Amino acid sequence: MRHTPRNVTQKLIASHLISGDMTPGAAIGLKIDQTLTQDATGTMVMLELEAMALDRVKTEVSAQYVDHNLIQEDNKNPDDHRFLQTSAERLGVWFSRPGNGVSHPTHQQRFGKPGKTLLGSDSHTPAAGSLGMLAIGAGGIDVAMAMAGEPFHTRMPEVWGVRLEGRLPDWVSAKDVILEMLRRHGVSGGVGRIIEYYGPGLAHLSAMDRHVIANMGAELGATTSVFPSDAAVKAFLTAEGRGEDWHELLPDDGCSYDRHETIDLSQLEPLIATPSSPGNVVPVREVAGEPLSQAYVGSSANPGYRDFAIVAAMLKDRTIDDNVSLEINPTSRSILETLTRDGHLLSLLGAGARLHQAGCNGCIGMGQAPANDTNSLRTVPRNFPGRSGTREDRVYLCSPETAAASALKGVITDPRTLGMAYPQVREPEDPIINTRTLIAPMEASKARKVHLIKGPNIESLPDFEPLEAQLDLPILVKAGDDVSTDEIMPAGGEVLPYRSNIPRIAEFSFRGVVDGYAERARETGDHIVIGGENYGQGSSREHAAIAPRYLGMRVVIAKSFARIHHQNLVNFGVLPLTFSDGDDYDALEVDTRIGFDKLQEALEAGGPVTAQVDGRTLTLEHALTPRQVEILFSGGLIAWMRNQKAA
Ligand code: MIC
Repeated sequence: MRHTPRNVTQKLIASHLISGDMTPGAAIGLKIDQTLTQDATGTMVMLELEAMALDRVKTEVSAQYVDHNLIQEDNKNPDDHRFLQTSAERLGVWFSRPGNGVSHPTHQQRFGKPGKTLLGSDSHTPAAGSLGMLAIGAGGIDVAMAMAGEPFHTRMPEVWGVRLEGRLPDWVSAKDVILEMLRRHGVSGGVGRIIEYYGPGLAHLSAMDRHVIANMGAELGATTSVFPSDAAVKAFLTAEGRGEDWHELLPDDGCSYDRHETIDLSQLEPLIATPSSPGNVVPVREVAGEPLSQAYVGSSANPGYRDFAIVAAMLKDRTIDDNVSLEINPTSRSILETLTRDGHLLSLLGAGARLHQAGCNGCIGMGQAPANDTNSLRTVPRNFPGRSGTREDRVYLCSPETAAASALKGVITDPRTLGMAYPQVREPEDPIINTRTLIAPMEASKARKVHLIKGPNIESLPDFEPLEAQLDLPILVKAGDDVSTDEIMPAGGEVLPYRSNIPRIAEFSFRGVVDGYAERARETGDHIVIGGENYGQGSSREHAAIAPRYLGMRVVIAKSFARIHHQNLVNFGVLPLTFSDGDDYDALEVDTRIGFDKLQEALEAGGPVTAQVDGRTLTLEHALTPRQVEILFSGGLIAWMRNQKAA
């Protein structure tokens, strides 16, 4: 029998489909082969697994990375590192020690495998799509479930085929390709979609170039991005000493996509996202001449050897501007060692760059905050307000070429105007592979004897009551469009150390939206939050759902939701609803009360939900699956799991 030709995404989904069918919008369950957790979200995952009493992970590979909370100002972060290490030992999980590297490039180097699924408690997990994987970011508890062998539940996305043609000109690199997608489609253009890249232009993009593009597909709100597994993937895995893990995975001839797009790479120019959204993209030449105080190179959005080596080649025997601090943040120990071997580190240091340890660092505001009232140019994926650690920050997102040119000149500079020959830099064929700080899973009988070491800042997960069918609650917060989880639950050096302590981190909830939320929530009790379009975009941090829930948030009504945050709300028993008529948003104010009756029946029926506001009826919609409705009325996913087991 002849099969209908399939694209790569359909092949990946079909080979992992446990429930549902591949019609866009249908509820599906996917088998998960690998998981990735990082420290800032991983402590919750390990606490959740403790609450579920998991004995040993059921996946092919589960890896725990320590890459976010690296600054050890007091005991909190190092205590979390020890908790994570003992949890990894206990559960049979790989443990990547602090300083070994950022999860995404490290996972690609050590575990990435064409044809596999990966679920990660980090919204940039899709980076592994660069190797022909189906890699999805999710809230910690969804990842915990996958580690326990449960399928991942989501809705079948549309597949958006992006045909790449031509070849990038000098001074234009992979970052400019994804910035072009963001220029065209903005921060919610990918919601409900998987972006699949194909076409002749791929021949000139290495696996790490593809990582850059797939990583920042998260900024479009896409479920993930997928590349085929071809010669570039083979070359990457072979160089990493894992040639045997490669197999070809290409779209079938004649396959189709739900949506189409073409990018002629040869027509692209250096682009930059201006403050404070990855969607504010303009050509660099339009903002050239603006002064900067900081240029920042690194992060999972530009993690490859090439991304540092090109900066080094541009800076060799030159000096950075006196008013610019150039921050070099290597993304993995192996890449740092290879850059050292090849002399690039000397060029960077010689030019005046500051070298930091391998990790996420300033990308999530863990150090390297920029000076007030100054511009910071970064190769990182996000520039949401205040994310850098400086409240009134002005962060731009750009390629390593643009960051280096600007560091040399002291003003934002289109690298094409430097008058320099474009350095020819390639990914090395013989990178240094150092796995000494990547600890293999402990053997099961030994693992069972491991005791978890919990520092005094680590608090168990709070229990939440089920949603009630009748509610009458006031609105406590009214947020605008595109509010990110960075604004709902900030990152940064002050807040991140409380990621394993919900009561404490809850104090910072909604800090980027309103002042005094925690205090008012404690006075008010249960309440409602109103949001605009694309509510909860950005990071997968489930703290942005758990912490306000802890303070009484029971319902969020928005114009639309970002995928991961919508799911995180449900997982912790918060009801997400959308307006049938967007104009109703304008009529609702803080302190207005909204009443719901027979909520369970209405949600189970699947149609609109009506509510009472000041004697009139408000019509709302929901996109919940029957399983999600059950989760809400069980008090969240953990309680639902327990009930399932008991039944
Ligand atoms: C981010 O870019 O915001 C992060 C760091 O990758 C986060 C993780 C976190 O909040 O811990 C993410 O996207 O999930």
